[in-house]
Amino acid sequence: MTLQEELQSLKTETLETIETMSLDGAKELQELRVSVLGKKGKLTEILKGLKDLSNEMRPVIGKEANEVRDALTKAFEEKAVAISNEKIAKQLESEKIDVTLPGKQLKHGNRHVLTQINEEIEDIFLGMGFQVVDGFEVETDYYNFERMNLPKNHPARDMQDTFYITEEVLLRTHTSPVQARTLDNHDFSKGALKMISPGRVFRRDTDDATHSHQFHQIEGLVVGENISMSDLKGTLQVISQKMFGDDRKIRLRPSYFPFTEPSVEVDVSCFKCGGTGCNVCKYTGWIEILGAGMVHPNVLEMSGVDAQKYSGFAFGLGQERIAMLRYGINDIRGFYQGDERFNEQFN
Ligand code: FA5
Repeated sequence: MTLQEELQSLKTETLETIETMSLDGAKELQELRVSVLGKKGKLTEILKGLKDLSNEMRPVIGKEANEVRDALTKAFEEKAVAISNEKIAKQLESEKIDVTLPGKQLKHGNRHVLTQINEEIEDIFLGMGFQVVDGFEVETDYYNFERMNLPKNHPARDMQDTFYITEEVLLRTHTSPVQARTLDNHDFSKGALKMISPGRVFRRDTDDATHSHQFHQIEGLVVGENISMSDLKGTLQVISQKMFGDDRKIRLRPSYFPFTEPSVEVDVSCFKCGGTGCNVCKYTGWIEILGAGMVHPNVLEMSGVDAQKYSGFAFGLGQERIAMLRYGINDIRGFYQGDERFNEQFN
């Protein structure tokens, strides 16, 4: 074969191979290119024969060799573009997005039932001109007990054992220390103090269906001139009716708290049977909802409030208890387990 024939046959064969090469053959195309046009490729090999040609033939064949190189380079480039386009087309095909398809339904959360109860109670009291005050979950023994008229070694401390950080710092057992803290800062020349304070409290109680070692209370406190037991009763009547229905009546029973005198337990007439007796009220017609009383003069005096001039009432209710009664929840532990099936019932 002459040099010219070799060149032409290399061109034809290579173009044919490129032509028939599949569109996912990027690697094969590159290999072919190296084997034909590379430094040690077939074209270079053929061109080694140029030196044996006559002076007239050398430029003619040299020119033809250049044309073959250009034609092949062009064919390789075009094929590379075609392969790349094919790859993009396939990718687009597989990643095609149908914007008309419905989106994935996201699950909506809802506020926890205790948060809902809390907000509802806050709204009722805000409507009656109360302020909402925050307290400290980590409290001092001084505010949690002593300022609540429970000096060291007072026997009533036994009912509220708790988790101690140090001997003098503890996790509060009730929201009542907020009474002393707000009384300390209230300026009575500007009017009566009316506040509620919701929050988490802790006790060394054994967890069961109705008790938890941490739970939530809402403290209420009103102190001013001429505040009497009937103000307490009227306020509690409003909250009972708003929470449990307009027909609800309340009943005060004598009780004991070191920080109130007199002290009462407050019952609401059963919202299920209306007072005739049923399993919710344990056939008494009444359900206990909170503890309350007239603020003990010692509590006022310890905050520097003149107990001769000012008097007040206070109450403390368990938020879980209100929610359990309202919704017929029979195990307090449901509030804290984060089980969606429990939570979404209060959506
Ligand atoms: C008190 O904590 C008083 N500080 C309430 C008070 C405030 C009285 C102001 C007078 C004036 P008591 O220990 O009864 O009181 O708790 C109040 C409410 O918290 C109870 O009625 C109950 O609903 C709830 N409670 C008490 N212990 C637990 C517990 N371990 N788990 C869940 N709820 C509880």
